[in-house]
Amino acid sequence: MAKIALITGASAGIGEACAHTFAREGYNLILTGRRMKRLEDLAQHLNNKYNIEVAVSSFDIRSREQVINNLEGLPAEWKKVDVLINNAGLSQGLDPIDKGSYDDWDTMIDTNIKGLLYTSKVVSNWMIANGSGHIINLGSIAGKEVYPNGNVYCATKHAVDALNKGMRADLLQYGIKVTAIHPGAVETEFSEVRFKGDKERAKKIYEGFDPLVAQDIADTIWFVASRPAHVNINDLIIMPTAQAAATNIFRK
Ligand code: 8X3
Repeated sequence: MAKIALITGASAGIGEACAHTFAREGYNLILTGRRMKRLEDLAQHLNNKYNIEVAVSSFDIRSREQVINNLEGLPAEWKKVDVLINNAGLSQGLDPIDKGSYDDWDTMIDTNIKGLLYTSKVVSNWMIANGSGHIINLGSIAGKEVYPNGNVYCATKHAVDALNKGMRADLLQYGIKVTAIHPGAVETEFSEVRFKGDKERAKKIYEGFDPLVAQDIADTIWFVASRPAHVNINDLIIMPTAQAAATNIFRK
């Protein structure tokens, strides 16, 4: 029977690249996100190209009720999830702590921490019942370092780093693997979302060097997901060659 991967935030960027990669490897997929049309188009494309089955579920990961109801509402055969990719996450605003927006803070905390928690609780219970599983958490270099104006975003990704370690400790007894991937600069819609649609400002973030692309992260996630049963990669930091730290990028 084909394995199943559940990918949150699957409608774009790293989540979408993971969907392509796991589909190529023969996985059936559960794709979640807010943009139903994009999820449906992606599902159709992957179904046609790789002859795999795809379930889509559209909800706002910030809502505890929506996460629980939508995931628990999936048919029983879809609950045999082998790999959960906790990809949904975002940054909003890049302001000093005295000027930050309360709404931006709520959005980041509710998505990056609480949404990840809601999803992980539901799916880890399925994995315990199934007797195996692998949770892969998308952290960030912002979960390892704190940079000026990164305050709350960095705090949420530090929380992901801590939760990754916590889940690993708690789920050890069930044979469930837990891994975090911490990327540096990846050119996706990340900066456009951070700068609230300011494409010019977002573009400048990736100028003068070769940033990572979503597929680089998907390849890494596939690598960790395809290790033998006795091997768990706890966490990995992956950077563009031109980046040594969050704020140290060598630009030509
Ligand atoms: C994205 C990387 O350095 O902009 O998580 O925080 S960074």
